[in-house]
Amino acid sequence: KDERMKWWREARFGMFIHWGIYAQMAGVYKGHQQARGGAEWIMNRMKVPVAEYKAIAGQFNPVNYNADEWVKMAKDAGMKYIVITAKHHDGFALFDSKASDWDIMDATPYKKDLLKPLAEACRKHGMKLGFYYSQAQDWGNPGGSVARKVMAEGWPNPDSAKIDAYTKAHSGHWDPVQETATFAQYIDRVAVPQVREILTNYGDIAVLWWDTPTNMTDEAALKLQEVLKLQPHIITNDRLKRPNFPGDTRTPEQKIPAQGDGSDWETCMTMNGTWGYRTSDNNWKSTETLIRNLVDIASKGGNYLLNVGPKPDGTFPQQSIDRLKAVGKWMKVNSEA
Ligand code: FUL
Repeated sequence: KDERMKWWREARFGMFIHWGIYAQMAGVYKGHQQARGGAEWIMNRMKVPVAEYKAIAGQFNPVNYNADEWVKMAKDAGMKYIVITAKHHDGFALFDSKASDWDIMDATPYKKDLLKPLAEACRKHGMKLGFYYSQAQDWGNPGGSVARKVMAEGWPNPDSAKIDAYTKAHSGHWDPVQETATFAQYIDRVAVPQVREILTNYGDIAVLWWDTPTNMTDEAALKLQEVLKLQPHIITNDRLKRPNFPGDTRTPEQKIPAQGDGSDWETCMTMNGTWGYRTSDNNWKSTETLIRNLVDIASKGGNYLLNVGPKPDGTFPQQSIDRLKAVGKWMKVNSEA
């Protein structure tokens, strides 16, 4: 394990990327602002019917996406690895998946695998690449699990009480189509084949970042763990299923532990308040705060996985670009000193 963890322990700083159809909505549905949670949760928080959400993918066309620029920005900031949402909870695959039509090829006008160019750019620039994969929650492929969130306070939907009652009776699901397969079928038809795809078609994959364990079964976790053998050096986090599948790394979210404990841990954090892109979130942390966090985390033996939520056109928000540049400048000065 020490040999496998070596690069990760030395890395200290990585880039998290949350990107998907939710970027197109940017925190707004039918003219209403999403009240709570990250913008990547909009489908669940505002109970967007599956067909309606899938129709929004028809507008997702990131023509300005340039993977080489992304990787250069990460590298210039001093980051050593990138973890991108291959599939988030909405179930949308950013890659060419044969296991589902709910992917970049079949559901969007863009029709080009988004992970391929990223994998190539990472290889070119010596950047490690990891995939985030939402293994249990899947709101778009039938049978996926759903974390139950009430919507009543979300927005002035006259049906909110009815919808909340429905989700309560249907273990979080809000659309009948979500229950047209069992969880076990979803695991066999979508999750297992897709994890096989992302661990087969993109060269060396450094990290599999599971998220979240919602309603996972031991049976499903064992099947998914088996697929990891395709990448013998891969590092995994502790979110496959709790508590029997601890993985390699702990994942404190949006917080920095008071002290290190000798374990391998990674604080993931947003630059503003949301993982997915949201126009109305201007709660940006200062560069000084980001640098202090990095120093604090590194001094305690952890890694800092700092998030960027790209815009629907494929570019980073200017505020993120500015901060990455400023952190990079500081890194440069302090490594030459
Ligand atoms: C959470 C997810 O539910 C969020 O959307 C985000 O991906 C974060 C890193 O993990 O638990």
